[in-house]
Amino acid sequence: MQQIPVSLLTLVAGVVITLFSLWVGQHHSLLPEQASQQAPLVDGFFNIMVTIATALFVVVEGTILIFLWKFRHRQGDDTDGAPVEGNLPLEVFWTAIPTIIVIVLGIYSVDVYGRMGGLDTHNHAPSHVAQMPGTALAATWNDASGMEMAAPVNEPEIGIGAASDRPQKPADLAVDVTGMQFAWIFNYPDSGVMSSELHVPVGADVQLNLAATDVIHSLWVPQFRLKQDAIPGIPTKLRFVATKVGNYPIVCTELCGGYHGSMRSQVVVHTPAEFESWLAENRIAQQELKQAVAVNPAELSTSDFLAPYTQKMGIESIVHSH
Ligand SMILES: [Cu+2]
Repeated sequence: MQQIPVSLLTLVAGVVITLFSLWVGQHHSLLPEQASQQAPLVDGFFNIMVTIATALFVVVEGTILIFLWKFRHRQGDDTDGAPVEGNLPLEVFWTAIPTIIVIVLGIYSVDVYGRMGGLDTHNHAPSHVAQMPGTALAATWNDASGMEMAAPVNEPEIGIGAASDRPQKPADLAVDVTGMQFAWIFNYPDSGVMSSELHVPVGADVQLNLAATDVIHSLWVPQFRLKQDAIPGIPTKLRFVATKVGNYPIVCTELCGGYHGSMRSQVVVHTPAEFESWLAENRIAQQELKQAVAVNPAELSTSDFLAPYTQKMGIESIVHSH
């Protein structure tokens, strides 16, 4: 029987491994669901990396297994192995291939980041350093409203902004995000609503303006495939379009202290109508809260201070007689 030439076997193996790797790259199900317009861009890049990694894994591990079998120790053979010392063409070959892969992936990743709005090609001015209040360790509403007033007037220049297909268009919704040990505060400047969760309407072009009061934090929404650092003194932005109604986790992904692991929140993606009613409800509730908190008992006269109680008790006349 005539033997099959090695080059033909190699060719067949190459075709099979290529097809298998392409299949794995599309069917690995390693990533969570996609819930933003930016997610498919990141996943396209990730799938290519999985395809290449699968092919390399199969080639390297397959070669090890084939050689283990082919050059195994045979009964009665006590001779030394063949003295092999270097192989320049082979070494050039296996150095060149990873080099090309890394360069191609590097160029592709910059392209993906650019299409997500990550590289601002129109504006190279240095970022303005914002005036931030001093360290605020406690996550209180008061500190957060202090941040609100100190928020930078200028548009943040670092972070993921408008994608290249709509460079100058302002976002539909702006949310000021403050990271602090160990919580996120979301402030809606147009409506005065403040929340510990991020609420956005589906399909809207949302811009987060990120700030940090103490140390570096990082806002990560795995289902959006988006992550942006919040840095003390340097405002950053994160712009996205959510594509699926639902609740998705927000995770702080920059080790920021003892309770970093508990620095979690969630983004709630509403239908536009649901979002409007959420905003309206919270606007009313928080205005009432602010009015209630704004009353300082020390500034009231005795009768004014007692008025609500005396009215309830029906003893109005007694207080007024004093
Ligand atoms: Cu954090």
